Amino acid sequence: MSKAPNENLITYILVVVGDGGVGKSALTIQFFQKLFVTDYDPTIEDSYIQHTEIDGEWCVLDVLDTAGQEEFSAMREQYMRKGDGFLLVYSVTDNQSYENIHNFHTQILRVKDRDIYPMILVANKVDLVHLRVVSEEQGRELAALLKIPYIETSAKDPPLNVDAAFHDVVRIIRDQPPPANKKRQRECFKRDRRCTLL
Ligand SMILES: Nc1nc2c(ncn2[C@@H]2O[C@H](COP(=O)(O)OP(=O)(O)O)[C@@H](O)[C@H]2O)c(=O)[nH]1
Ligand SMILES: [Mg+2]
Repeated sequence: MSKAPNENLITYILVVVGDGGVGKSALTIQFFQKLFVTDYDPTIEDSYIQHTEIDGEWCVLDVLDTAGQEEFSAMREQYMRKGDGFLLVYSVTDNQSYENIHNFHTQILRVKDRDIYPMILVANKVDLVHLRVVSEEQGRELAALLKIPYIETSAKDPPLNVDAAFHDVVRIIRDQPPPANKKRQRECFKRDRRCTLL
């Protein structure tokens, strides 16, 4: 049996990024409020908090739905620094939003100073079959190139894979090597510089 929510839960900060209009707010609001919004103000950036159980473990999800287009703003760097995991969202009806995923990915890794970081590639609006211009194959290719998982979603009712997209990021964060390993590597580094290759 899983534990009931309590005050000592781990909090995961998840950040939803991607071009304007791809459905970041629709996905976030579908996840938190179980409804599909069609006219959410594109300039609103907000965060939402929820206690939730993922794979039998309770946690707190703190999700930031980003907005705004200033590519390399200090604001963007600040939220990237805070995020424990990221949803990189594009719309399958908008090729430019697919192309722009590289920029978000690169910037997150640069801000985190890491080669790899918990992220998932989210191909949204797959319900719009007739307007689709980015194929599943192209999506999977990009995900393989970035070495991150790929998921197809629809924020429209009935939602497709919305919970899964958020939960999968938490799973990726949980699957990271424990911080103790990092510490051991640092200690090893101090003793013997060759250990940096670990
Ligand atoms: N058909 C369909 N429309 C969507 C989907 N996700 C978002 N939209 C619509 O696309 C528009 C932009 O969505 P929004 O969430 O505001 O995009 P954001 O700028 O990335 O936050 C809105 O009219 C949404 O209703 C989806 O999965 N399917
Ligand atoms: Mg929005």
